[in-house]
Amino acid sequence: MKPTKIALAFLTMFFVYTGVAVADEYKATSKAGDLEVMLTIDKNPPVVGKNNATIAIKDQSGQPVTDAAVRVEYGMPAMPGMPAMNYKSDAVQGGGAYQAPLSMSMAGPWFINAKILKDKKVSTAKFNVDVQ
Ligand SMILES: [Cu+2]
Repeated sequence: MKPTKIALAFLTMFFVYTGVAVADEYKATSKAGDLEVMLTIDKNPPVVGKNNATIAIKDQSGQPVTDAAVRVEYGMPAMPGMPAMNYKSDAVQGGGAYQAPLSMSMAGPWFINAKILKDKKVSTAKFNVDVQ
């Protein structure tokens, strides 16, 4: 190959690789009281249909929280021609994080609230996503 072709091939690979790395997963962080909460969704952007959410929680000292109960409440506020939609998904702990399937029924702005029950106290981390 000519040097220009090699450079082109390299550039293409670079863009494919970084494009995949960026588009792969949706990630966002939020706070729930003293807790730091990271939401990861297996699709970026989240899609109409099934998405898998992973919620990782850290305490004030940066330690993973694995003894909580997490419920994901998600939905869309009412809009013209559509009443408010509200769904719940109980997350299952595994591998130090909490997994919950989310079924989004339409494109547009959705809220995702992770309700965390820890030490008999409930705190909520709030997220907003744009479903495509
Ligand atoms: Cu809607």
